[in-house]
Amino acid sequence: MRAESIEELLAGAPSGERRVVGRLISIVERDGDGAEEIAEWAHARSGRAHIVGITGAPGAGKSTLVGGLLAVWAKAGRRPAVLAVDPTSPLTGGAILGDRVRMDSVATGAFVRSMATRGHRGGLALAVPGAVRVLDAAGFDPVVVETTGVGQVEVDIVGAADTTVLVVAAGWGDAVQASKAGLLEVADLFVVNKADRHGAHDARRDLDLMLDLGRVSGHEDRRGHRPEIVMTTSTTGHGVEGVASAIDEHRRHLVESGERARAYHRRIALEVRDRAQALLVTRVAKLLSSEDGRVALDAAERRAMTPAAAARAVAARIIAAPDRTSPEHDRS
Ligand SMILES: Nc1nc2c(ncn2[C@@H]2O[C@H](COP(=O)(O)OP(=O)(O)OP(=O)(O)O)[C@@H](O)[C@H]2O)c(=O)[nH]1
Ligand SMILES: [Mg+2]
Repeated sequence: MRAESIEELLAGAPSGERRVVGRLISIVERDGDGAEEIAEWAHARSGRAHIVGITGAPGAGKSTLVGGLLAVWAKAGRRPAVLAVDPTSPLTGGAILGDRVRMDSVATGAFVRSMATRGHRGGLALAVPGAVRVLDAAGFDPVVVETTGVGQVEVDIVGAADTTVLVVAAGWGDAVQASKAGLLEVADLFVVNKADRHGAHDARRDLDLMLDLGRVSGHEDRRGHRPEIVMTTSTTGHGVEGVASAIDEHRRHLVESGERARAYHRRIALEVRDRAQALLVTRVAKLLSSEDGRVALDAAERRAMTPAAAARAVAARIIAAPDRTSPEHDRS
């Protein structure tokens, strides 16, 4: 890490130089030396970028769509960045898809990076907001987060974006799956991709119906905004400009209605909660392997204490003790 100091990296970041920005994100991801300083720098400068979450079933065409969007934005003189979360699809291995977006990024000057779901201290839920903030602070806008809409963590991550785009592929019954995963509620914009295939109009009608049903039963989408549905054939680029305009349109709606501030509020609340929980989880694990923890465990084993009472004793130790076991203090 002695090649460049944190100060030098931070000084270079506003130019959006990919290598510098990539280094900063790596340090934040690893929570290594300097991570706190970078996080402070980024947080103070963030808030300008429009954060776009793109999700949908494996193979729906998210990466192809993102590649098309990069081209549209580059033409408009914008400087987009993409975080592709867990591109290692069990079906495809991910490498090919990652490469596709990377090729698009070279052509468009965008910053593209993939993040694996494993190996992050504190998990993906913490790694993604940290990386998004670095990109925002470095002047990238929009910042896209692509995830496969399969797990709750992924849904939470894209749901925390300013604009959440759900991609469904024509003819796969994707709309019904997405509905089950709770994705209809968090989406601000729907894309029916693979419109060149049979069933595209059925997919659109299914979505329309489900949105109507949601409205009838009182589940207006979370932002009081009827989501638009855009048809695309991402492989040819057909309809992709429509997606870009719908994203801009939603951004305007957010700003004008005051929802952008509320989305920010929600994001911060979610992140502080997740980080606080992660800190406590770490401290519980440490305490349980310490002498005090062993005493409590032993008492519960001997039936001198109920497990509940042992847990209360452990929690009380954590509350009473100075916080010397948090990641901030043992990073070394
Ligand atoms: N016919 C057709 N094929 C498409 C279209 N868009 C994408 N594809 C193809 O669908 C496959 C999957 O596309 P991706 O963009 O990698 O899908 P993804 O949603 O990013 O997939 P994961 O990241 O694995 O979840 C590729 O073979 C694409 O070429 C489209 O509009 N029409
Ligand atoms: Mg993909």
